[in-house]
Amino acid sequence: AYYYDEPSRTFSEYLLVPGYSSADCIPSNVTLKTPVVKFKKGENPEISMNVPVVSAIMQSVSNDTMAIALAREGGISFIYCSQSIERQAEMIKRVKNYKAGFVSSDSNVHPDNTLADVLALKEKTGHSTVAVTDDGTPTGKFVGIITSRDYRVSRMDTETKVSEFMTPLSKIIYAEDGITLSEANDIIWDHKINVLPIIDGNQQFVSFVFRKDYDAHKVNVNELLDSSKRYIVGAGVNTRDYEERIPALVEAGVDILCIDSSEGFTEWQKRTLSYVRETYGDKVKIGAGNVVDRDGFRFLADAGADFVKVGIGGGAICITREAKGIGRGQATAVIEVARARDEYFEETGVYVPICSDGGIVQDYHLTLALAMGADFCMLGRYFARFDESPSNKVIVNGNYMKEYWGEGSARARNWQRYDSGGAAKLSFEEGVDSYVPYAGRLHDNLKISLSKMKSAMCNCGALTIPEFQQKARITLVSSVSIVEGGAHDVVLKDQQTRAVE
Ligand code: MZP
Repeated sequence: AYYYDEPSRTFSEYLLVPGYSSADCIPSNVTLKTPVVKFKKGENPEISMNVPVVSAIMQSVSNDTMAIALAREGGISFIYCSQSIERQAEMIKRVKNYKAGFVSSDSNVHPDNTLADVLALKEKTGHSTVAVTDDGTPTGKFVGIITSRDYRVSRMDTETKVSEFMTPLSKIIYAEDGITLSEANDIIWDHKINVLPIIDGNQQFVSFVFRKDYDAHKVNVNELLDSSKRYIVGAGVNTRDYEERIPALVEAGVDILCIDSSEGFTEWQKRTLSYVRETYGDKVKIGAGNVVDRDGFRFLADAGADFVKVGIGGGAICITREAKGIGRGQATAVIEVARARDEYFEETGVYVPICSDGGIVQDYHLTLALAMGADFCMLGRYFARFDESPSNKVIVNGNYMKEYWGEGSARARNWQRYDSGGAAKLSFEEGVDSYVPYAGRLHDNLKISLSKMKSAMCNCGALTIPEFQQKARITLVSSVSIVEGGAHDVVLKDQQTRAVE
């Protein structure tokens, strides 16, 4: 056997040592833009992200709702593949067809419908806005509007009638009149209303202008209707049914694929990548993994992967290390694979981004992963805690929790992820079924995590991720100094209060 000289380590064993920060090194000047797919020296990647996080290819994490919420923040979700090809393709289509602020003829409700009906309609259509017509059909008279920005609904009983919470319409405009946004805003202010619906030539409710768009001017409302932004969405695929699944996902409009597997240094991955290259050339983008060392990275880069995912056994719900004794500390894996990526770039002039997958527990782990060379991180537990994840919100011991289960658990039954060519079944579990504390909305939480990241980057004198990777100075910490890093030798007030109670 080969023995490594050093133990493999994980993020909690490291800290960043601050460097010089100039006066313009402030969080608002930091950009977190990062490449997602490979590119040649001097060229730009065809897909990049504005925030360096993607959500995990898991039933309890990435469905279409999560994908829309994360894309809105500048990241990408990889919709899970442990479901039928048709269902996965449907989810992709819903994300691609989703137009923020747009509605279509199938988003109409009757004033007597309930909030539950509205939520079901939004889920079905993926539209952010629902029009209320007097008879619940697109051809009825428009009487109201319900938008995603209407946060009141989260506090309402699902039996509440639409008529009680819709925003009544007092004025509408017609798309073909070709008025500008500033004219629309004049109407909004003249009529003291917050939202102005736009109706198309078929009398259908197609969009709306908000009071807050007041600054926009000289934009023709028709132009506003062509300028709809499509969100970027990813999808997981496996090494078994890829010849059927990939064409269906491509047809549905997927932007990027990723092979979902617990172990990526295999002939199965090479065959899957070859299929994509032979069928689609470089048009279809696909990541591969997971690997934890230089050899695994080079194998997948040579086989044509657009990015390589790193990590075995570090996921919060993962018991692969306990079940099979396979894995490597996540920090060590990222450090070695990042070096391999840089070496590959030097040799070939091709930069293949790497994604650190799993094991992010504290927000600063994200920052460390980037400092160690990851281009972006994939997270499961983190996103499972939010409203937008597909799992149930439950009360456990008086606290709100969300369910979070591994793809290798008996619940997910994703045998393809652990497939090494044997029978089509999960022979033993490599993941658990668990709860994670409910944390609210994705937007609010991600904002805080990213502002911590930007602040740490400024402490190290860096305004971009590549600059950070170059400037970061990282130190190992002793177990005693880890204790020093938390609150210590004080009595925390909330614990004291609980003791008195
Ligand atoms: P985490 O962010 O929850 O720590 O880890 C998420 C990652 O764990 C996923 O992206 C995937 O690579 C991995 N995973 C998913 N299911 C299992 C399992 O059941 C697993 N063992 O290890």
